[in-house]
Amino acid sequence: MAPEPRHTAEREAFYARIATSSLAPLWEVLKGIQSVEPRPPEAMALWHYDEIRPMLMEAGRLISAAEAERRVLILQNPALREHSPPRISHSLFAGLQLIMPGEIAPSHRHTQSALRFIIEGEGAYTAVDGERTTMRPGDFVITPSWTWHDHGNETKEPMVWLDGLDLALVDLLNAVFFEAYGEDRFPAGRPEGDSIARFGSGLLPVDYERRGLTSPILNYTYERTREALEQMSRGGERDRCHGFKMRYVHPATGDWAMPTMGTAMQLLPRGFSGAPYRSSDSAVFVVAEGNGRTVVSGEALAWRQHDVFVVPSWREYHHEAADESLLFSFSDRPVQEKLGLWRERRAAS
Ligand code: 1HN
Repeated sequence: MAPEPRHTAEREAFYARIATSSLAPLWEVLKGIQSVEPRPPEAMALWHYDEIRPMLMEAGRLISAAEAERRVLILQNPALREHSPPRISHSLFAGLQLIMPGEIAPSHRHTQSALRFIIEGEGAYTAVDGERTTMRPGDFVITPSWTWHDHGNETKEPMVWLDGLDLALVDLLNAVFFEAYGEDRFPAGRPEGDSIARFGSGLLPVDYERRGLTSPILNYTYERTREALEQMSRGGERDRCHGFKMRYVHPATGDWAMPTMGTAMQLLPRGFSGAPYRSSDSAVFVVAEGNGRTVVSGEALAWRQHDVFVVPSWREYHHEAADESLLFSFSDRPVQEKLGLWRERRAAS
């Protein structure tokens, strides 16, 4: 029922008066705050790699990695263009980084965590706290919060990967710290392959004490991930929504490999058509291999190798694979789980 005009005027006057004491009436905004279900501000969106690539290479001519510090084209959600920090979903950043032959992206560290999913090129490196890893397509490389990292390309080909960062989450908590190392490279420490030998073989150093929340494995290589999924797809029963889906884990805890971003890889057999699914975490997908489409709220996103797409929170979607396809994905699910917020719903079979 609409208030009587006398009350309307009186209320407005009241609101104006209390505003001078930094007060406001909740009842005027309550309905905008409470929603029956998530109302994600981001749009579903897809970027075709073959359309982006020429622009990325143009960026390579226009600015050096040294000048840019990080030569990244931001994948900006079309519905969130005004938001700072930039984002692909409400909580997460994604961008495509290019390093040309001979270039170095200088060493720095920040409290935001970063993941790299390698798209193109073979043999450039990322170094984290002095340990290098050589990157190949499909590898998932971790830069934990507050670790020194630089990237370099000593090959003859351009190198491109997707960067995923928890920028908006850390910004929300006002916990952003950043430091430049001051030189291009952080001094080399452990030899290449050290972290996978210590932590990535179902073994742990006997007196290993966990430091921090992020997995000590620097690079979850595509070779191993793909092999695991392929084996699994030969024997096991597929999930009717996800096909064969594995999450990347911290080897000492079994928890997600990163505290703020949950990462996974799934294999969709050729001809797979998944059952409808929704969850409260918006997810970013990168097509490691294959082609197919993902239908989100009845609208199809047709994807092929190296494309990136984002599915907003709580929107119903299903995947269809024309060829055998591998999809890498990441989302803020670990954060939602820790806070007791995460939900999913599968269509009744
Ligand atoms: C960053 O430090 C990197 O270290 C990549 O490679 C992307 C996007 C926003 C802020 C910092 C990197 C980034 C970033």
